[in-house]
Amino acid sequence: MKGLFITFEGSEGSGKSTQVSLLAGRLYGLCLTARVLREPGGTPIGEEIRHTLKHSHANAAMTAEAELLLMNASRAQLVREFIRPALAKGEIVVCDRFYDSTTAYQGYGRELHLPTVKTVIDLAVGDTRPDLTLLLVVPAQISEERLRSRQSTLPFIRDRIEEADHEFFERVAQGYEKIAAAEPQRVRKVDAAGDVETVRREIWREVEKILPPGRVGA
Ligand code: Z5A
Repeated sequence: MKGLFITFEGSEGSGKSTQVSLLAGRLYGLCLTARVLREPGGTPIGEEIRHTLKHSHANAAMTAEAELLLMNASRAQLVREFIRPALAKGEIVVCDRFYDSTTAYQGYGRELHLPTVKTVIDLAVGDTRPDLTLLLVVPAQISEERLRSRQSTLPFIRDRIEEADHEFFERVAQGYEKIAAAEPQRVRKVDAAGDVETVRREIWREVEKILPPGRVGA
C-alpha cells in the first residue's frame, strides 16, 4: 500500500510546526505510522545545508541562485533518504514545508525565473508529490506578533532569510495565493488566524478526507 504525503506551507509564524505536531499526535493516536520531517533539513546532510542557509556566519553574500540550489539539494536528499522509503512502506509522511516553499520564496519572493525554479524542483523531487498540502494563511500582523512573542522567550539567533524586507514577504504571500489557485484540489487553504484548537479542527477536516476508510474521528 502506498503511503500518504501531507505537507504544510505558509508564512513564518503561521503555526505550521504547532499543527504538524498536533496532527502527528492525532495520527499516532489512531495507530497510524506517521513520519514527521522538515525543510530545509530533515536528514543529516539537509541539516548541515539548513545551517548554511539560515545561521552560518559566512552566509551573508549568498545569492538567490545558490539559495535555490541549496534548498533543493536538501530536498533531493530528504526525498530519497526518507520520504520515498516511508511512502513505499505505507507510512504517512508529514513535512513542515516542501517544494511550494521554493516556488513562493525563491520564485515569487526572490523573483527568480519561475520555469527555471520549476526545473530545479522537478529534478529534486521527481514524481514524489504531496497528496495534500495545507496552506496556513494568517495576516502578516498576526504572524509577526506570534514571532515576537516566541522570540521574547528564546535567545537571539540570527536568521539570514528573515532579514529580507517587507516587500519580499508580501511577494511570498501573493505567491502562495497563486500556488493555491493553480492547484485547489491539492492545496487546501486553512484560516490559521484562530486559536490553536480551531485551526487543528479545520486541518483535521481536510486530512480525514484522504485517510484510509475507518481511520477518522473528531
Ligand atoms: N524556505 C525557503 O525559502 N525555500 C524553501 O524551499 C524552503 C524554506 C523549504 C525555514 O525556516 C525558512 O526557509 C523559511 C522559509 C525558507 N524562512 N523564512 N523566513 P524555519 O523552518 O526556521 O521556520 P518557518 O518554516 O518559517 O516557521 P516558523 O517561523 O517556525 O513558524 P511556524 O512553524 O509557522 O509557527 P509555529 O512555530 O508553530 O508558531 C509560532 C509561534 O506562534 C509559537 O510561539 C506558537 O506557540 C504560536 N502559535 C502557533 N499557532 C498559534 C495560534 N493558532 N494562535 C496563537 N499562537 C500560535
